Amino acid sequence: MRIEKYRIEEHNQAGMAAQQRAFEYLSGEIKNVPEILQQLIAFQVGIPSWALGTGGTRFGRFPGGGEPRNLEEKIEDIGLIHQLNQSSGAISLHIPWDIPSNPAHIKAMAAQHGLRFDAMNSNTFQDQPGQKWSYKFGSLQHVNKDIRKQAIEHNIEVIRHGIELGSDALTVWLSDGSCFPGQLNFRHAFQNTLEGLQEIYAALPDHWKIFVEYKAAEPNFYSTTVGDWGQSLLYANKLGPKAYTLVDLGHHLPNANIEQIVALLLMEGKLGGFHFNDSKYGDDDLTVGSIKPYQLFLIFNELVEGMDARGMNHTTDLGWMIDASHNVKDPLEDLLQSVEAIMITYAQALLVDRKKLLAAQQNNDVVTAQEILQQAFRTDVRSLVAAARIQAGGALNPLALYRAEKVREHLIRERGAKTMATGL
Ligand code: PSV
Ligand code: MN
Ligand code: MN
Repeated sequence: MRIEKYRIEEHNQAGMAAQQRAFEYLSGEIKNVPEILQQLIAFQVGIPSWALGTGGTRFGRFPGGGEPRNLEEKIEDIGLIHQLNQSSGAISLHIPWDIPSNPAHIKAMAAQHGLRFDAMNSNTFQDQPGQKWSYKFGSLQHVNKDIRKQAIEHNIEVIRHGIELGSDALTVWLSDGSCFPGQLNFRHAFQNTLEGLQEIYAALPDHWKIFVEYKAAEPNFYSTTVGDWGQSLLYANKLGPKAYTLVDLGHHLPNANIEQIVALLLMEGKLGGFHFNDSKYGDDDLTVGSIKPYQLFLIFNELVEGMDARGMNHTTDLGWMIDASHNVKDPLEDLLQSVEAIMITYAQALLVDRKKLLAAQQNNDVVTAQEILQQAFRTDVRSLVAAARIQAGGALNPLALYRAEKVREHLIRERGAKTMATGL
């Protein structure tokens, strides 16, 4: 479904006086408002095709109804989010869940919704019906060459689908690892994985990138073959200039200093992709900014600092994506909340007075350095983010309009109450 344009305008009109008041106040408090507005308008976050349905745990799943039944409906859902917030202009597909039967049609449909195809994702963590070899003991790391070959060929097939759709990156997240001490020869597992990634790398078109995503644990609980940023960076460095590390916020051991990781990867020119979510315990995949908003701010602060230091384009030089799962919320509402949290935090990071911060650091003025960061973090930038969104044609309050338009009810009527989207 699409929301009529006039409904967005009416909604915006109704809240405009309060928005203007807040925006004018904030504009008096901060510098560079027009420039920040442009940066906010340009910033786009990819939505994964697997986050549109109700997620689950191994204990159960409670689908809410109206979930997309195919790739077309997934594109429609993301198109709707993007229509409301104008900041979700990309979709990330997972193969084989999203094999496009008619790529030209899918490409045209995405373009109609203002969406481009973000990184493609391969899947060697599940066995598919009819698949010859099992990934029970890993894929690219496997002791059996045939199984490694099957996984390599799958990744190359994913690249082929991506080429047809106009994507320009492949994300490889491997669940490879071991469950018990002694199960795996770490060196062999690493070497096998590297050789597999090298073959996949060789199949990348010139302008493509490959993102090597790391994860500390799960589904393997003793070791993971791409377990942390050090291992991912090793692979990326050995592979070559088209290979990058991908940071997923939920993939670290507790209390890891993610902002420092991000700073150093950017310094090395090896940060390529980024998955947003939040967590309290592990890879919880919760709504962005729902648990540790200050950590998210500190990470964004390093992202902005590090990208500016390298002259990188905030929007195009990193693959930004949400990688979240929703057990008890309407997935579309959760995604709207996540994108809003990202935009707010990005705006706050843009407010940091970098000259003053550097001076404080040079003088070992710890208190001032902290004050500068917290000044930005404690600024209520919601009216700034809303102003950017309205300028881009979006809704003043996407979530409120989504509810007022009874989108979920429409989707349930259209698709049924018992639909189940493919995903994690
Ligand atoms: C599994 O942890 C995971 O969430 C990874 O973060 C990947 O990005 C995603 O699944 C899709 O494969
Ligand atoms: Mn991820
Ligand atoms: Mn994950």
